[in-house]
Amino acid sequence: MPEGSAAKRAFVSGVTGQDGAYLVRLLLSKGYKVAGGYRRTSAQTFWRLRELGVDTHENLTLVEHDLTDLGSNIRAIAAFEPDEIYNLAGQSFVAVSFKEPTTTAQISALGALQMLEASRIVNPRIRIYQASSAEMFGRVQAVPQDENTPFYPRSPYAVSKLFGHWSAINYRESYDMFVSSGILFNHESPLRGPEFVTRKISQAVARIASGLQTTLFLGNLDAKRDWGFAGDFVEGMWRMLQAEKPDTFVLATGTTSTVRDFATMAFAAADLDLEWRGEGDDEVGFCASMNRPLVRIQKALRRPAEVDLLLGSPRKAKEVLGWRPLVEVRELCRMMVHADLARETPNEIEVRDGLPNGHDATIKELFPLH
Ligand code: NDP
Ligand code: GDR
Repeated sequence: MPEGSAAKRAFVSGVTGQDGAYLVRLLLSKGYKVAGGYRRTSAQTFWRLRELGVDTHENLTLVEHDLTDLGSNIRAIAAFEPDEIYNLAGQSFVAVSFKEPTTTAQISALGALQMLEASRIVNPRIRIYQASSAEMFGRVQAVPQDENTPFYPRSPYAVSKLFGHWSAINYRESYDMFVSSGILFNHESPLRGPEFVTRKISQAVARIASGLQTTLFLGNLDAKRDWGFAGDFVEGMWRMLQAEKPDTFVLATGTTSTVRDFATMAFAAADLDLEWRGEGDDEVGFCASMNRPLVRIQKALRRPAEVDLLLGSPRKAKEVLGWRPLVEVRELCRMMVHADLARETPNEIEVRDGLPNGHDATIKELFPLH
């Protein structure tokens, strides 16, 4: 920031989530004053912000905020007067959206609209980032997927995100507001929620390696995802709001792997061999060195409708924003497994290659800001 100029101000909704934590750290490192919105819950936790070492930063204010409450959106914006809003709040777990479709739509569809409307009422000059998703491509109509690929959502989550996405475009076009929508492919990290498959795998690998768990149960092993690192992706969000004009951008790595591939990489990162035997629901991930299966299929983990293949083209983001992902999937997987090993087996850290020494190594040390 040039000397003498006022610090930029950003409001980040969903600050307790994975992306919220990485984005807050990025914005603070750039000299921003940040307000982070969190929902009132009975067991409040800011563990992700704490792991990144920013929870008590002097330029971070935490404010109660619920995306589904128009008044709450208006008050958050009017009180903090942000230059930029990053709307990350959402019911983000696809599997749960089949069980709670209405709640998912209230938060991720109508909530997104309320944030746009609140900004229009309070200050239509605020720049807004809307967190859209590659899930909107669903039953994919082209490979790879880019900004021009038609959508075909396959879950209440994806339908809700599509409403938010089109609302963002509609506000951009109707009111000349600076609203950019990021169609982000899966991005993961050691701060990923344990319900998502990559973290479920990395956590299980660490627990199996340290004798705390015997088996990892998974659903569809054939699903393919374009997995990147969340730390890279929040940089892309920020760049979208620094661009000359608002637009829609895909952020992806341009590579895809199956869930099976990711599991194999994860066990290898903990020095455990895994070979796949059998077919269909009887398929197992067998570990020869332990002489037993470590991975089994659980039918209940399959979804009513699946997204089989996600593979994104980040070309536009590279050309227009100069954005590129730095961490490829094998390194991402290694990071996640090593972080979980550090959490589960603190005393073994010193003997494992690539891990920091000592129990108290933080995730921040493992993953410095790039
Ligand atoms: P997380 O699930 O980790 O975080 C979601 C955040 O939204 C949490 O802070 C959650 O709060 C908050 N939230 C949920 N409902 C409300 C509400 N009614 N009012 C206010 N806050 C609410 O998701 P990610 O950080 O991974 O993702 C951020 C956004 O990006 C989400 O909208 C997600 O759908 C989208 N996205 C994510 C991708 C990914 O691969 N990570 C890819 C594409 C899009 P609480 O902690 O209380 O639950
Ligand atoms: P996804 O992420 O649905 O792509 O949404 P998730 O990690 O939940 O699933 C990825 C794929 O793995 C398959 N799978 C399993 N998934 C989970 N969670 N648990 C299992 O045991 C399991 N076994 C197999 C799934 O069927 C799926 O095909 C994520 C979220 O972050 C969204 O918010 C975001 O919009 C999209 O990525 C892009």
